[in-house]
Amino acid sequence: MSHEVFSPAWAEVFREQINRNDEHRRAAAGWEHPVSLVLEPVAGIPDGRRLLLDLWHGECRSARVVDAATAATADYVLSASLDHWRQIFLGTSDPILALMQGRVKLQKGGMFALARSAGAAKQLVLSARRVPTHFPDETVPAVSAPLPVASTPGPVAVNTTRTSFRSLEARGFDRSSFPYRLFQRAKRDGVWNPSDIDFTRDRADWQRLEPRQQDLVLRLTSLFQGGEESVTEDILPLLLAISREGRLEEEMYLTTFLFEEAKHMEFFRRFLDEVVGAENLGDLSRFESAPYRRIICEELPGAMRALLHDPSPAAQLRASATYNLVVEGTLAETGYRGYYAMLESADLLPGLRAGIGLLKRDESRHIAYGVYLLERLVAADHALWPELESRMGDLLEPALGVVRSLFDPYGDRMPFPLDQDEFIGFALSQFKSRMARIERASRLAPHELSGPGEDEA
Ligand code: MN3
Ligand code: FE
Repeated sequence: MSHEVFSPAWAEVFREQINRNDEHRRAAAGWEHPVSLVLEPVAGIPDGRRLLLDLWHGECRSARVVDAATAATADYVLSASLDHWRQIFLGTSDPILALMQGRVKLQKGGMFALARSAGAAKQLVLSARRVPTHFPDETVPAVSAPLPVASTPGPVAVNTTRTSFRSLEARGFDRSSFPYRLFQRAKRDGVWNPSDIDFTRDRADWQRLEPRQQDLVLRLTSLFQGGEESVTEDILPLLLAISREGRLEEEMYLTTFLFEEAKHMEFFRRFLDEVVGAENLGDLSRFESAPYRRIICEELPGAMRALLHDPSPAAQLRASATYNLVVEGTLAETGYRGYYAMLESADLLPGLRAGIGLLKRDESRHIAYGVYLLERLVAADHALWPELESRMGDLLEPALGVVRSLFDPYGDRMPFPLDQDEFIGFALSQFKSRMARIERASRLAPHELSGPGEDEA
């Protein structure tokens, strides 16, 4: 027998399902906050509905339908429309993605703490999916999650003879195209040399840091270093796929992309050698958390290297979503921004700071290209948009896990002050605006794409 969503009977079965979910018990072991889920007003339910969950160390001690004043007493209040709750409870929408895109609104509570508990939130939703549910309007039939778009990798055709020269044709390059403009921008501001950075003061600063501070700097630097090595190596299959499609302007831009990733890798190694000292590093793999390894060592090379045998648009989309939106757009951009701000407010390690400042500028061009590529792909085939959403749904939780694993070793005593909610807020707003751009493109024809604005090129 099914129960109407957000009704007292539904709430009771939901509570039972939460308490039967061992994964939730594990993932939420440290959680001790009541949470309110709010159904926004909808035809037939003018006041909406509110569910108050008393969640305590992995257990749901009570689940009650309450009034607005009582719901507001919870530490976290999450609201969404009936359609968005339906998509979440039926499994067509990922809860973390919905939160990041603003379809589920956080009306009360810190986004950082919530993002840290992404695994528990996911389990909560899985528990809700086990409740036989019907919806007050019931006009939309219950459907399960869409099947992933199957890609059919055939042998990649290789043309072994050149038939013409694009750069000799009358039309020449498409100078107004976004990739061409991005190439110009990369040449203008992308020529900094990692070998020119002066680490003299960094060496003195490093000696004065407390062991906990050294630990955090070394942790961040080595994780970024590993990430830079991965992106250097794993961009090649994308370059090849783009080149094979004859997209000369994009290929021109991508040569700077690869060059820059190699410089980033060189830069951090200089810091490790010349400031920390190779003899003081120890085994740096001690800093790699499970979510870091999942994203950097599995998802990234997996999605990029798949292009070697399957360069289809769907595979390019998965590759760029992983590389540009998650590794660069969520982890690197936010991480470098936080790292830079941390060193700046403490006025420490000016050489490291200078390099990170230059590297951030390079990354913003990389991400701009990725957004352009994703817009181009979804404008050419609108069916790819749900594919992008599902890819992001898979990756966001481990991506947030990477962030969590940076802070966990220090408990409540971060070696440097860092505003965690500001940190995660920035990542969310960047992610949201990029996804909104790409979603807009998924409703346009290719020729209607305007490309990112001049400020982004
Ligand atoms: Mn880089
Ligand atoms: Fe990059």
